[in-house]
Amino acid sequence: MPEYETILYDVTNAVATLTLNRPERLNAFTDQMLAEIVKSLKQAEQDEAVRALLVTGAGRGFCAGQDLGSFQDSPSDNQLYEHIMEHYRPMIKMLRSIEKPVIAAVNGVAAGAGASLALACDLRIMATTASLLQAFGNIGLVPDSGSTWFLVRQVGFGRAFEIAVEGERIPAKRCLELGLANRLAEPETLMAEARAWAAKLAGRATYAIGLTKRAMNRALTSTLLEAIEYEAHLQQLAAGSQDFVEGVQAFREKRAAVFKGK
Ligand code: LHQ
Repeated sequence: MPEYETILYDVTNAVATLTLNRPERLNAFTDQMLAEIVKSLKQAEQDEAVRALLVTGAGRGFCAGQDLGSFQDSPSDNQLYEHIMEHYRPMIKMLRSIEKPVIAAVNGVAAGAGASLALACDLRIMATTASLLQAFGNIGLVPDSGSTWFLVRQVGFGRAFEIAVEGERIPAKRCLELGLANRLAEPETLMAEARAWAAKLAGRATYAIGLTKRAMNRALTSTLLEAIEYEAHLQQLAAGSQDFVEGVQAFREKRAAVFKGK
């Protein structure tokens, strides 16, 4: 039996690619898919050969959020709460805590918790034809799986609120203007550009990138003086790495550094 049934997992050139693979449902999440995503993220985290991650979707969608077909219309008592805590929270937590750069290659619509997934990645490259959609409000729900948290921080309250309550597709070009996307690519070249970007990041000082992610995660909720102290602490750790030695040596020798990621 294959290791994964609802996603594809591949490691090439130090880049782990997770492809959500239920294209006929626009890669909507099932419990199995959520569990497999978490498992593959752990696999990528533990694999020293992996130094960057790419998350994308098979077919014309990135991810349409919760599979509404496999979900009860009238959930009992705590069912939704438990479902989110048990299935979505671990995925978002992993994406934010994995100390390697994670790029979302948003190939098509990212709706509901699928938008949360894209927003939880460190970087986003979107096909010009793709879009983000806070679909929750369209079915009488509130943004979940971190969408309120990511949106208010990435675009500010007013824009975040508008995006959430209007429930309209935000085209890739607008996502770029808002800073929700870092880059755009033509659909035909999206994956090649995303892979090249990931491979480039994978060749950088991975340990320092991981610490940078840790520091920036912390900076989201700290004061300036706390951030400076935390940076100083992490700098001490970074300076103990082989990559720091190599980086300084390469600078002195006027050559490109060859980082090993540790
Ligand atoms: C789908 C889905 C889908 C199943 C398209 N499920 N089949 C909620 C509840 C509980 C716990 C935890 O968290 C959450 C969080 C959430 O994620 S709530 C939000 C759930 N997602 C949505 O409400 C989005 C629903 N989908 C749409 O609005 C549209 O499909 C979008 C805008 C994503 C794409 O529209 P189109 O490009 O026009 O495609 P389509 O609607 O024709 O969809 C293609 C097929 O995919 C279609 O099936 P069919 O058999 O007719 O070809 C859809 O039924 C299916 N599909 N989303 N979430």
